[in-house]
Amino acid sequence: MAFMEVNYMVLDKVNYPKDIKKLTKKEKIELSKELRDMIINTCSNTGGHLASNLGVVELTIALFSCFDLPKDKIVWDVGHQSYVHKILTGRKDKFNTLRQMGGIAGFPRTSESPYDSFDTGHSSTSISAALGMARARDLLHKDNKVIAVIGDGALTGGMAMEALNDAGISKTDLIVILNDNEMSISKNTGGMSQFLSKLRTGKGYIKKRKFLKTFVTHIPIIGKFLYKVISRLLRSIKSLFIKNMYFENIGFKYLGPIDGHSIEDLEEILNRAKYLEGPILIHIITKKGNGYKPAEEKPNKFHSVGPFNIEDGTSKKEKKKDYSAAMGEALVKLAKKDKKIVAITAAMEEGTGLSEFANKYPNRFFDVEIAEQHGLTLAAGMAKEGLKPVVPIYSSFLQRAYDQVIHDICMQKLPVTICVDRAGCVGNDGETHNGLFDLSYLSTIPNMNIMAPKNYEELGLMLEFAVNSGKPMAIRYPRGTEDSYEFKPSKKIELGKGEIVREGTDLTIVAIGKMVPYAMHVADKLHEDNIEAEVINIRFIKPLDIKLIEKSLEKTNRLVTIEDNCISGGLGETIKSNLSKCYKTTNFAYPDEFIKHGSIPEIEKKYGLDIDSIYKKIKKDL
Ligand SMILES: Cc1ncc(C[n+]2csc(CCOP(=O)(O)OP(=O)(O)O)c2C)c(N)n1
Repeated sequence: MAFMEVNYMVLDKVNYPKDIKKLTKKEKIELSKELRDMIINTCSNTGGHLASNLGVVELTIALFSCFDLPKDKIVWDVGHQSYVHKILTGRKDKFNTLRQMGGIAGFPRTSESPYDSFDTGHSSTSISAALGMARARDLLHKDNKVIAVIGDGALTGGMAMEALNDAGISKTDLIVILNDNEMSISKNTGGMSQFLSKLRTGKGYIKKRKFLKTFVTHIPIIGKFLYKVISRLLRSIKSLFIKNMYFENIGFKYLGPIDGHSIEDLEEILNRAKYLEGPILIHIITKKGNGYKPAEEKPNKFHSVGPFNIEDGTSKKEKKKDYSAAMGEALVKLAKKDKKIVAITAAMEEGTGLSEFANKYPNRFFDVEIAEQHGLTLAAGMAKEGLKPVVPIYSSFLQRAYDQVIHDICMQKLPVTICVDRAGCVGNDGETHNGLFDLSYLSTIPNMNIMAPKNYEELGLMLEFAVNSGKPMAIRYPRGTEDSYEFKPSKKIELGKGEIVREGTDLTIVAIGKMVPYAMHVADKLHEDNIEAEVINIRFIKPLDIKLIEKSLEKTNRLVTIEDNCISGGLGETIKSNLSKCYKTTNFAYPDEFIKHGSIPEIEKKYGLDIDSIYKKIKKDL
């Protein structure tokens, strides 16, 4: 990889946090430049969460200078900003394997390094985990520090609020660093973000401090002392102006706002916080994408980016229409005709394909920030009063709102359409982001209806069916683009009805969603061996069209199921438990384990879920 050939003046001699402590101020500044260079180089090849990492370079250096890792614990919220942490904790030489199969993960992993104190990937968990560690430390009479680093986006998540509420009265020593860049993936919204912007009055304050620093510190002899006195005074005056200071009122000592790109200022405040007792919140102001122009200009594009050209930030791969975009397009069409359709997102407007909807129908679009639970109960309330809410949400993040689906939507049979995006294997983001459980966990819920389309056309039909069904509906679809298999136009969607997409006599393949075209390719290959497979696009896992499957099995006597869900409670097991007779069966599904990062084709091959492996296994079994 490109960066391996680069010689770095400072970074070459830094491998672990202890090496940072030996650096001079100037060297630390040079280190921050070199780290940016390495991260930009690597992400340009591997893709990754570039902008967020560029925002925490100085913070990570300052933290490692002031604390003793791994004795002291840092919990990175979401963990997408942990690249600097990884490079500086013994993983510099493996950094070019970031997010690649067998390489280092894009998120903190305790299995990867003792410096990673807690696994993250889903938002807003850091304060809870850190408070747990702090309480454990107290009860076990240890003396380490615990620090949670949370972004202003992640702070909008309910869990973060619950944890602040608990930590505030805990009297436990805990440092929460609020990394405020005014951005979630898109611009941060909501009341908390408005409150933070008041604190950022802030900006003027930081500028004043900067001016003061350059001006006063240059006064001979007394300059540095004077600066300290005045800046302390400024800080206390500021807190007089900020009325009803939320963090202080709930029991935190608030320090800030601090320029999050000044290593010196950060070290000063961290060294102060280290000796204060009780819960402390340090508010730092950073710039997402700092130090790389294209990312500074388009921080949302560079939040999570694929391989790109460093010179201008343009993508190396052409962006094709994917399932999220197909859903967004279909929804806009439906919303034009039906004013009752509203869309809700939990901070994933672009990721879930809702940008056009948001632009066209701003009054019917609600970004609730990283609040999946609230988003779904909000949808339930809207549905109760006659609207038709559509909630696109990533499968893995939907896990968090399981009770809301049960308690607020399905118990009352409310017509909410949940578009379960990124269902199945997601590839490089790894185990926290795979959507391998939704078929299982959703199909246990009474009144829930669950379908999955084989291509974009069917997704459009399913969406139309769902919003007009008057029932709780989930439509799950994968990350990426539709398969190239050319199907005949889809038949009308009927509740709980599958369709035969290929007739055959030797075996019955029942597939769902993305795996239907896979089944067709497999059937084509089997045909060349004179084996005729009947392929059923089951469409719904709930209600399940067991009659259609049984009718086909009467003819073929042999069953194969293919799904991109885990085996437990998925399509294969559901069919098996509904069949009135036993048949020789092969189930293709993900095993009962957390599937690590890698590209989707690599992972499918590893688990025998690519077309070739499925074909070979069926042939062998026959
Ligand atoms: C429960 C959950 N919902 C959504 C996401 C997707 N997500 C990843 S990072 C992010 C925004 C985080 O913003 P912030 O905490 O401010 O960090 P920044 O990237 O701005 O530094 C979102 C919405 C997630 N990881 N977890």
